[in-house]
Amino acid sequence: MRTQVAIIGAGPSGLLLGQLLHKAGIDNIILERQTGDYVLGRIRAGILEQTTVDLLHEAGVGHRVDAEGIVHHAIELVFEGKRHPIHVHDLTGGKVVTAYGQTELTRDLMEAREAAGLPTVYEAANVTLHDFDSQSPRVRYEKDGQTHEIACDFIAGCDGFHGVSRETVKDKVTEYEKVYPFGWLGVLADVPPVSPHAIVYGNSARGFSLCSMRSLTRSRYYVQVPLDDKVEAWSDERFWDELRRRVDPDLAARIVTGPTIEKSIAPLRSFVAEPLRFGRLFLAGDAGHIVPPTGAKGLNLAASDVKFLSTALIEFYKDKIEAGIDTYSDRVLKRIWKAERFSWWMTSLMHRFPDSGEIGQRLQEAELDYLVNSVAASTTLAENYVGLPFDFGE
Ligand code: RFL
Ligand code: PHB
Repeated sequence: MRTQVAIIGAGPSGLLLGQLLHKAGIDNIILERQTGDYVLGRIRAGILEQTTVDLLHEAGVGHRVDAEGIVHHAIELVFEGKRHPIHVHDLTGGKVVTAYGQTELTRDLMEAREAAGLPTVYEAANVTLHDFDSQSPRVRYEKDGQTHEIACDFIAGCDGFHGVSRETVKDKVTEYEKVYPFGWLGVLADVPPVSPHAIVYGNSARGFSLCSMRSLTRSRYYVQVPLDDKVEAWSDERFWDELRRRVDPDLAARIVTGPTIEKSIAPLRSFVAEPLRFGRLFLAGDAGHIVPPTGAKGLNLAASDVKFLSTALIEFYKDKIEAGIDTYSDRVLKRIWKAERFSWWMTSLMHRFPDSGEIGQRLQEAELDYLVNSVAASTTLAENYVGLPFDFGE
């Protein structure tokens, strides 16, 4: 088998890259370890920057996010029992974010791929990457007990944090990592969101909370929990009680509860691998970096990596220009580090840390108070939350 670009992973990065390359007439094959249903069953991101929505349009799959995404002009911060709006739209000259689940975005891309008849191998086992230092890389995998080989021009490692691509080059990578001393317990429930017009981020003495949504009838909520906490210890009743205690009384009284349809605990981590290009192998999305979810940046960063990578590959095939390929790693890393900084800062601001002490607590309170009362500070939060422009600082 031969293709131009072999893509490892059918998460948002791999599917979006595949679609953008296809639109430009570049063949690609996606190899995915799991089944399509498994990929769609992972409940993850919910908030898209405008640049991500624009990319979905470029990929030809923007119609559903336009019809069903919920546009937000503001976010709210809750602390000391009070809610404070940050009007991100007004503070950024009109930029907004859109609530649209990663599951839906993935489904849109999978359907477009299938409709175009593009090859995706699900349940591809033992994927291995070869000869990406040469002009003729190869990828091998097993399916139904048989070994297959794909010859290609480039390999895109879009296989997430636990994938094989970064693992393959681990001797050539410098890794920067911070693991936070807590996780997020998240639930999904078919109840109307308590705050349909703004995501609410809460800091309370009992820990962080987040009120988000997937639609006007499906809500997504999170609370900070200790790292060793177990999902089984959280009945639905306990979750709803805890959430109510972490927001202001008005919001607490309005939360509509119901049976949860998903409940899981995610650890929080900041992680960057450098570099992100190794000859003809590129890492994109969670394969190269992880942010804690507090700033809603993970999926958006994956999309911006893919924008840079697809542009570079299209220039290579159409105009024989290699500059985009040569500068891919440096350019995406500049953007990645800024999103890492923002996500770390917002995580530090909104969570209770077990070892920050009384002074850490008072400093956090002062920062929150400053943030909501200073236009300069609110603007800094807003411009990062809606996403820095692709060419920021260039
Ligand atoms: P993914 O989604 O992990 O997909 C990688 C795919 O590669 C496959 N794979 C392999 N395939 C073949 N061979 C192998 N050896 C393979 N190993 C792995 C996997 O099965 C998988 O299908 O990475 P990708 O595409 O880079 O996408 C990244 C995003 O999924 C991630 O950044 C976001 O979900 C992060 N995130 C959020 N991002 C936002 O922008 N906004 C948010 O509001 C937001 N909220 C979140 C989040 C992540 C969360 N969790 C659970 C980590 C909330 C949470 C709770
Ligand atoms: C979500 O809706 O899942 C979500 C929203 C905002 C975040 C993280 C996750 O910062």
